[in-house]
Amino acid sequence: MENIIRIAVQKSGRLSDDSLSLIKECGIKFYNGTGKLKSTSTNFPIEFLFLRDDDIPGYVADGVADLGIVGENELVEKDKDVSVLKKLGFSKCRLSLAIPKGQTYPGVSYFEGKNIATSYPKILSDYLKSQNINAEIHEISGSVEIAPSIGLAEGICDIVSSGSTLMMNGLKEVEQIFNSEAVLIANKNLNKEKLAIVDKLLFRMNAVQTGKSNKYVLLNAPNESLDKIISLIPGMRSPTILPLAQEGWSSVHSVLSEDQFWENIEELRAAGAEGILVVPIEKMVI
Ligand code: PRT
Ligand code: ZN
Repeated sequence: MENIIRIAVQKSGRLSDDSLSLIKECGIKFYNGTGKLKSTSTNFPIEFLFLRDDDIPGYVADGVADLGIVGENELVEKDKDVSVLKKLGFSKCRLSLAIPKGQTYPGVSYFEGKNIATSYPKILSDYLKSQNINAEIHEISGSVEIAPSIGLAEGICDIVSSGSTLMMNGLKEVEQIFNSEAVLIANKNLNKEKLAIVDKLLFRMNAVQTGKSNKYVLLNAPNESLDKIISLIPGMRSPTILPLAQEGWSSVHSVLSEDQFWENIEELRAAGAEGILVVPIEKMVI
């Protein structure tokens, strides 16, 4: 087991598809047929454990797995000693306090002396402490949203994404207490061999992420406006300029972030750019 790392990913749920896609985009091949709890890559020294997300922080802290992909909400709630290597940008959500729609909300003092149902007692109690609020935390493991309507609690603290579950259950969001996204975590005592493999994996993940946030842009421009256009889309080192078959025109190729593209599009067109193509980048190594 020296020269292979083990990563724990969620078996099935809101983290699994994006976790596995990211690994595949890193060029790592493996088989994950339904019901499989373990799998080994055929072309990278990595083994997969497919687990419930609740167990991932603990397995990584104990060294059963070297790495894991988990939501920050679960990580902070489980309070395990692991390193966070990277934010992964998917499974974004927030942990919020919500109360019945009909109630008026004077501010967080509303919760003083009340019962709050949640699956996140640690994050909630830390928050309440920081706000100097004394409330009763009622821990339940699922279907938290129905707690107020069955008289179990006066408010809830649960994960919100679109907000439609709260709405369907007659609740309104009153405080956002924690923002979360998927993160790559690691055991704190990895040996040199394992760290070298983790570095390789991180290099690939960074290339995939940088590629996603950048676009390859191609456009045609009259030669007299090339200086202006180059200043608008400077690219990695500098843009590629190729002559078009038509005299006096060039094709300009560059790489830039999507935001930068939208910021500069009017000026590019005003400078005479036309036939503008924006193409996704699969991987990018700077
Ligand atoms: O079986 P296992 O224990 O592995 O999975 P799980 O059921 O505990 O978790 P799962 O798959 O539902 O979510 C895994 C992780 O995804 C969470 O820990 C969060 O980090 C993240 N995530 C992102 C979410 C949501 N979005 C989300 N919308 N987790 C849960 N929800 C639920 C929420 O509990 C509520 O019931 O969706 C409902 C709210 O959604 P909206 O869109 O109606 O607001
Ligand atoms: Zn879970």
